Amino acid sequence: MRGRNEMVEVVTMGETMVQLNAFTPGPLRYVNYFEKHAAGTESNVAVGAVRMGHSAGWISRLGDDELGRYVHNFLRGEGVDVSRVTFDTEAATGLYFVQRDYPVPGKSVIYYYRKGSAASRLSPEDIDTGYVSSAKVYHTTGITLALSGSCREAVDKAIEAAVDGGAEVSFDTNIRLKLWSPEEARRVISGYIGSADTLFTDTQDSEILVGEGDPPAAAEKLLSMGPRTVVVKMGERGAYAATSEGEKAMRPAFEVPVIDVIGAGDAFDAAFLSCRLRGLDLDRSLVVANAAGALCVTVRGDVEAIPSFEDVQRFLEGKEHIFR
Ligand code: KDG
Repeated sequence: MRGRNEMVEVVTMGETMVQLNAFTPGPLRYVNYFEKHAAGTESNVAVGAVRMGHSAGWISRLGDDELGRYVHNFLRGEGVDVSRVTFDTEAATGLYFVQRDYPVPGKSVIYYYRKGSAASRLSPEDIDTGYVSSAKVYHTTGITLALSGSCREAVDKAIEAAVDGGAEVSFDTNIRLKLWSPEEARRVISGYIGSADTLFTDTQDSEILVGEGDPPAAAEKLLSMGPRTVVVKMGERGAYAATSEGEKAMRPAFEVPVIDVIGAGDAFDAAFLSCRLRGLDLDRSLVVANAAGALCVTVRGDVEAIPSFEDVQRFLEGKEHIFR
């Protein structure tokens, strides 16, 4: 286990919940079997970073309960540094259910049980500034901003520490309309776009944030707000990226059998960040990130199929071979 004085390359902060993923399709009231997973956008990115060969830590609060122990053990088992995670005796670990293929076949509906959760009580006192400032990348998302005012203050403190230490700030807009209105999401997230070195978004979020769902146009508007790199994820259509230095790249997604799309965006973010840390160019970074996202959707659970860098190479060799 990592000691409190050890630092990591990638630091993330946010809520991880227990995901209960329906084993059979249809309305949840008729589902009798669920698969249990640990899932949360920021810890997914931490797991992805570890798989890609980096050291990564996740800052959060968990309930001092069985579900909290499960999440803690799971992430520690994946090699994520959990030394900055605390157990809150006054609030529970968040939980969510995934209803599958109903009412829209091929789509999942998420039901959250997370109001007042331990992670929603994250506050500036949870931030070890030395830990964040010594990282290479600090990553968080719009979900953490949506959880509470104290979560926002924690994000502010972490971003300040990252900037002071020269760590890159990575931010995924991740708007979840079950957590807040589009208006509030736009108002709050707009204040963070300028702090991001790398901004990840998707076409629905960019529509909400800058009124633009066309990836190149959205990226241009978002770049004008301050980030150095903007990546617009387009799901099954692939991804587009642009930098403030005028670089642009667009890559299609890979076709794979889709079992569960939740977490694909996080696998993508982790792989993209890893590629940039490795010094790969924008175009290759999109290829690798699209491959990571594609592999992630092939199994249930957010992180189980997030690939290592080597598995991405094997996947790409297989794909190139198949299409030749
Ligand atoms: O990106 C996947 C996450 O959205 C999912 O695991 C749940 O973190 C989650 C959230 O807060 O919605």
